[in-house]
Amino acid sequence: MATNRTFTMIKPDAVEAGNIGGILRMIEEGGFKIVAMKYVQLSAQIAGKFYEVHSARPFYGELCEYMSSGPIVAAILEKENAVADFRNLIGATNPAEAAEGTIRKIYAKSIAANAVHGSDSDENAQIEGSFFFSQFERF
Ligand code: IDP
Ligand code: MG
Repeated sequence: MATNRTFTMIKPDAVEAGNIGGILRMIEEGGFKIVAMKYVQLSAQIAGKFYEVHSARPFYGELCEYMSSGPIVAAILEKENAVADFRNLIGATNPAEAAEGTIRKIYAKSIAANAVHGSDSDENAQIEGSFFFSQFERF
């Protein structure tokens, strides 16, 4: 994956609340092109693998349970400066601290159920995108 790409998930709380459309609209209006997308439900084990970097954090168990509690939408997004621009579009991890107009400010319910994931580096964007999309899919 090139460095003009990032990886996102619309998390279970946002899918359950019927906010896929609203969030995808904000992503597209933010100038991101969706180059791969799928709707899936993770097992707790797969969620645990995705979030392995957080396995020492106190909220890891809660995070894996939550991320497997319902379906999610996973997608690869393309834009110049994608990783940093997408972090700006989604806002701070804790919606109480997220800037006005950000996806998390508008849609997140709590620091755990915070509507969307966004990669934090080009390297992780590549790793996370590959976790969900295989080299045999066209993107
Ligand atoms: P990020 O998603 O903004 O990059 P990270 O620190 O990477 O935030 O945390 C990953 C995910 O873990 C968050 O998006 C959120 O769902 C969850 N999380 C982070 N901090 C907490 C917490 O203090 N309590 C519960 N869940 C948390
Ligand atoms: Mg993170």
